[in-house]
Amino acid sequence: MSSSLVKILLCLVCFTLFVYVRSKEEEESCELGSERSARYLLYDVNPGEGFNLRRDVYLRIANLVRKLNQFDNWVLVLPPWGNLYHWRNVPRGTYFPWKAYFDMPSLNKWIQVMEFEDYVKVHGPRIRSAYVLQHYDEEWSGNWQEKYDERPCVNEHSFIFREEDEIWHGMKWGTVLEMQQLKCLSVQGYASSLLPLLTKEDDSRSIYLRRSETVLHDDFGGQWYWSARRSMRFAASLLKEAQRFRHEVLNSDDTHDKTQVKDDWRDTKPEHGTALGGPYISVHLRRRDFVHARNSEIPSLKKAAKQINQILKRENLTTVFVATDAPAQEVEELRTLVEGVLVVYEPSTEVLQRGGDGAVAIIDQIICSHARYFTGTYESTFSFRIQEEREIMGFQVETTFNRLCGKNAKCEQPAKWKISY
Ligand SMILES: Nc1nc2c(ncn2[C@@H]2O[C@H](COP(=O)(O)OP(=O)(O)OP(=O)(O)O)[C@@H](O)[C@H]2O)c(=O)[nH]1
Ligand SMILES: *[C@@H]1O[C@H](CO)[C@@H](O)[C@H](O)[C@H]1NC(C)=O
Repeated sequence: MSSSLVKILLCLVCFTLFVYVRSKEEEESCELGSERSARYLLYDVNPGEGFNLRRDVYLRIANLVRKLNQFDNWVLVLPPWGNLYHWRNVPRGTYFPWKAYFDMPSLNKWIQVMEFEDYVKVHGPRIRSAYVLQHYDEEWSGNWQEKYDERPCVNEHSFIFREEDEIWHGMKWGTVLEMQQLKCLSVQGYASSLLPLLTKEDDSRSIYLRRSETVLHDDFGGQWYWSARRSMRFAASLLKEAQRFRHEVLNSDDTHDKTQVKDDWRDTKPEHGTALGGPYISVHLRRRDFVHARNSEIPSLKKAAKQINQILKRENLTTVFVATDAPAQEVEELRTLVEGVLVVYEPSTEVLQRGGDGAVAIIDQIICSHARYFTGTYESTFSFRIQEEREIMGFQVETTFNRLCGKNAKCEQPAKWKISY
């Protein structure tokens, strides 16, 4: 053998060893959730629920995963976004991953998360055990206690058991899921009430909780709630688009508005009164189904305009940004009634393609949350999410927890869910 060939061979051996050692190191350094030890929690929410309640359910389940991590390494598999009742610009069957809306590295700073499509790439559409959560069908006994029991299914579910392979099959998120086991579980309690169930079955590497809105927050408004909520930062592309609009149309930027945030949300605790907001007021005006469903709490356009005009005057401002699901002619009617400049955000086709109605909703929410003063709609989860954004940025609570009044004489203002830990 020539000496140069020996050298080449030696080099090859060295290089292979090097690569091997490197990959070993990497394996150890990402032990948390490494292929070998990870367990996966999948979940979904009642298909009838909207975008912003689904975001709330994420917080409940994220903090369940946080607690599960005391026992094992759990990864939360994120349910794709699609088939939402209110989304008129997204065809049924089109799904968006979480990264279209949220900053994945930021979510991962609270718990380990993974897109459903990535789960399928590695494990296929296979899940070990599925539980359909439901409320108890039994007579209310009067005393509330935390509990869960396996029960016959109260509602119909779309999964079918196929004898030939003894596996449950069902369509979800545009994929045919295969589940080895499926049970219905009556639950009364918090997300963490399910801890015994999930830690007991340690041969189930993947567990799927359907109808997760059935369980309550462990710690609504507490430190864990707010940490999980703060980890839900928006995707950079949406922030950038909102920033462009604020700058070009509303003369608003983070330096002047005092709304700068640290790159890592864990580095600061929000402080009330530090944020000023841009030189405009913002309104979330929920219309459509709310006009009928909450008739006495939703103002007419005339009454809404009257309240907007009062706020503009009080705040010495002339511009109002309106986020709304109203049809265009209602916006035009409102425009004629407002004594000031009414601004709405009109998405480009590019934005709609990238994230559909969800992207527009988030951009509207970002713009609303940066205003000097905000007022929302009675019991709208869309408004609640804006209030939380403002809390996180450190606005004075008086500029945040407000809502428009309807014809009901008694007009209670929203509860002040403050960050107070
Ligand atoms: N872009 C935009 N979309 C809105 C606005 N208001 C409502 N929508 C749309 O309508 C949906 C409202 O449903 P949710 O997000 O669940 O909020 P909600 O107002 O509490 O409504 P419900 O879930 O029906 O109680 C949003 O997800 C949006 O798709 C708005 O101001 N701007
Ligand atoms: C608006 O202007 C008036 C008169 O200049 C002033 O008294 C008031 O404090 C201002 N209000 C706000 C919210 O800045």
